[in-house]
Amino acid sequence: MKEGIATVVKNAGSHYLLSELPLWRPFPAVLKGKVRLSGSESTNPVAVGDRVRFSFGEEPTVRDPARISEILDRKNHLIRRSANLSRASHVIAANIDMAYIIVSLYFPRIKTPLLDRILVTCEVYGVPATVVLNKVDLYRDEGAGEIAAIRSIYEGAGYPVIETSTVTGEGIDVLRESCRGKVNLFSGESGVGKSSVIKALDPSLDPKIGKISLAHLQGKHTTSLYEMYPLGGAEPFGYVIDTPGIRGFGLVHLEKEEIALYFPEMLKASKDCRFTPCTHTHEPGCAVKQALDDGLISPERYNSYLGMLEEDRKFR
Ligand SMILES: Nc1nc2c(ncn2[C@@H]2O[C@H](COP(=O)(O)OP(=O)(O)OP(=O)(O)O)[C@@H](O)[C@H]2O)c(=O)[nH]1
Ligand SMILES: [Mg+2]
Ligand SMILES: [Zn+2]
Repeated sequence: MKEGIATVVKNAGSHYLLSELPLWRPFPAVLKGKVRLSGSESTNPVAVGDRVRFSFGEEPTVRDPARISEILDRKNHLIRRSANLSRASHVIAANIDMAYIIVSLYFPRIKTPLLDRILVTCEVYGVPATVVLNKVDLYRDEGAGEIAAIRSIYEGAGYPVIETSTVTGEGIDVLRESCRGKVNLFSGESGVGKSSVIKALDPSLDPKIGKISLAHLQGKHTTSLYEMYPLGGAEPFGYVIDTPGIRGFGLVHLEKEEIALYFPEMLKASKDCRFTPCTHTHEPGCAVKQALDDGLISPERYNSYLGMLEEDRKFR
């Protein structure tokens, strides 16, 4: 009987693939009885990126898989709420070193409120985030001003911004360096180029990446499939997790007073607000509104904040 600790690299509902990272040698595994992560209400206790304790008799095979007996503590995780309005949530990935939120100026057009909502989610769950502005080949000239504006908004809020094109290859080296030594999760609206970017990072990767998202978009699959891929073969220099779109990439239990805590630039400014709590809307002596007036907080980000406050009110 061999025992060890490995990382979940694929979650196919009832069975899993594990690999003893940093090596890439996936082997099949199943849960041994009821494995619960303490304090979790998730419908899916084991997620891609989880570090688990496993045991097996002979060499693990599909017929005779290894058994997962324990999920080790997570440093972070991201969840997705179920499509129906139930409270159930689904952990989509755990132990993420960097989340790349991919956007493009056109096809599809960037939606900053959506981007900000995803960034808030990352902050809530303690996942570092980088904004990737893809398809820059399409708008190098006429979009130059807007590219600069987006860069300034998000760098100003404390997020790295990387411009990429999978057509010209620009920015791909920068992104590859950023991915080095990390478990990297790719998220963003359908069509922004998540799968294309992953392929650009390592052209040898399995082209079925795109199919996962398509299946999800058609809404046929209730059990989504999440998978980690190695960058650079059997001895990878990093890992990527492709996600099927961002639908239901949800926030849970965020109180009105909490929202600003997850806008890093607002959190920083709010230390000097006269009142606590402060909603940063009408209160006198609000340091956030002052920072907005001084151009230290961008109007776009502030508007996203107001939108989230408003939405919170609707659900009360
Ligand atoms: N011009 C241009 N087109 C791109 C670029 N990256 C991706 N595309 C195109 O954008 C389309 C969508 O790319 P995908 O990689 O499938 O996008 P995705 O984000 O994985 O989309 P889903 O899987 O549906 O969530 C494809 O037609 C790509 O060829 C780019 O840098 N420049
Ligand atoms: Mg895709
Ligand atoms: Zn305030």
